[in-house]
Amino acid sequence: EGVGPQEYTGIKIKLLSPYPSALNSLGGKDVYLIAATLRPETMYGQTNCFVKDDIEYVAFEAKNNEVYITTLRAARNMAWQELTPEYGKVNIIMKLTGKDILGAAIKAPRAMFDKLYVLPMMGVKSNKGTGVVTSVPSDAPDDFATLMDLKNKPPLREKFGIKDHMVNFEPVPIIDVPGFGNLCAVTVCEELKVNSQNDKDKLLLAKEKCYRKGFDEGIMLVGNHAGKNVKVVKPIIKEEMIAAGEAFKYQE
Ligand code: A2H
Repeated sequence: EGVGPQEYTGIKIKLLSPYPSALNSLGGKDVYLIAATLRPETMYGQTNCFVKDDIEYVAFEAKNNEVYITTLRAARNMAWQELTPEYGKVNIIMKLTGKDILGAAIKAPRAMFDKLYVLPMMGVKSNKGTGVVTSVPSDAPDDFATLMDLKNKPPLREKFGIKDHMVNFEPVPIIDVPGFGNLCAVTVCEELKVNSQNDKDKLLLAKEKCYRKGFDEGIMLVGNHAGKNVKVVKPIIKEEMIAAGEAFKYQE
């Protein structure tokens, strides 16, 4: 972890109705799960969103009558970043846990699929970002390993009430990484024989191999900046998403 503040892109992932029963009281409101990412240019490759079942989240008032779901910690940070109606203040509408939204249907900006689902990931940290992680299995080894766990292990799906169709998504080729092809995380996880999201050491190595090279040498294959360097288009895509109301800057 670095010393200075980290600037994430907060991705607005829309909760689709009907909302999960625990969120019934939010019916009629525009509700967004906010995922914190350092790689906004990868949003074309989203296949799902991750939360952790036992993390506590809050649904709170955001601007324009919207409702955001994040950890309370992140909500408080957002209040100091002019992301709530009243500066410095978090108006909590309800408290929930990750379990309450597992299996919920969502629409994620720039994703190739119209409807995705909220799935469980054990490695989501409550003290980083928003506690919501958007999943890009093509380019993030943790995301790929976790999605594969859910695909390959019916008891794991059952434990969390995840239906088969909710994991029926394949990694999307969005970035070409020289030497690693167009599904960097898949290539590296297979090379290193990563077997599950719990393969911590192998995943650490996989991430080292993937991230730097993907960012420094990757070429976009999709979107309005296809053909250009990831490094160059990342800040541009970030600003475009913000201008389109799909995202915002979030620091901590
Ligand atoms: B990144 P840093 Cl394609 N718990 O987004 C665990 N992981 C979290 C998290 C949390 N509470 N909040 C965010 N993250 C993940 C995309 C991505 C990311 C790609 C490639 C690399 C990458 C798709 N997942 O991150 O510790 C999110 O995953 C490389 C580090 O603050 C977020 O960006 O540096 C990243 O970790 C933030 O990690």
